[in-house]
Amino acid sequence: MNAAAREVAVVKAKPYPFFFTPKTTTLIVIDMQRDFIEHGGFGAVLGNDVSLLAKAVQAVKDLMSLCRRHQVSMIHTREAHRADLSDCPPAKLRRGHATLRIGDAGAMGCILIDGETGNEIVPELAPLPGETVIVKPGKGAFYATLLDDLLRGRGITHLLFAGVTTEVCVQTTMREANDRGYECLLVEDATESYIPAYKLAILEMLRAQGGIIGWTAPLAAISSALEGTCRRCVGYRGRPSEEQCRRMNGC
Ligand code: TIU
Repeated sequence: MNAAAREVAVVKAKPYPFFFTPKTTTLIVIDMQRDFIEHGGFGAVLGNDVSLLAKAVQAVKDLMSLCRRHQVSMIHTREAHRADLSDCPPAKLRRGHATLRIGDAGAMGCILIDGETGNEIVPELAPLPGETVIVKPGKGAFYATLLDDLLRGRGITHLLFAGVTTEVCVQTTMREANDRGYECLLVEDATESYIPAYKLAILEMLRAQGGIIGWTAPLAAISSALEGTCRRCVGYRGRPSEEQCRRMNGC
């Protein structure tokens, strides 16, 4: 671990600056799977225009490169069920398309099933060897997984979020993380929704009331914070006062 990984980065975020050290931060990339992003998968079967999610791919790719360059660790997730559906609650199975359900044969294999082509992470965002992939049966990545144990075992206190869809798996996971005590920031242009108005509403909702669930910031702000980490900010802890924010933003 080099010195840069221990320095504090300050992000110009909303509702106020977000401080993190690469060493204790993980980027969680949620469900960037063919099932949601490409035609013929679960998202399309539900009646969505999947092309709306495509614009997040480049931003997520850039964010992943940035994090890898700056020693911010990374965990990818996939929403998936076992082929026998033993981990799929009947309520989840019943919802959605009238005839084409989770587990049925679709254009990219059985829908939302682990190991099928449609369930893979899109090739542009393929995890590198050694990066963790969490396979999750729920919308939230903490439900019925070892994610919390894994993060605590690694000493992680801060999470950056990216992925799809903003109002379903991303929002659910960020709320779960917040309740578990993690400091959470959603990267605004590295997440997308099938319903653009929902994305905007979620961004507002998460950071309302003084950051009730967490922070949001564009990728450019994360990039400036990491590429321009200032030694004067090193060692700073906690929520800054207005005066401190002004000073740090001017660093
Ligand atoms: N339907 C929808 O918007 N999303 C999901 O079902 N899963 C995720 O968000 N990953």
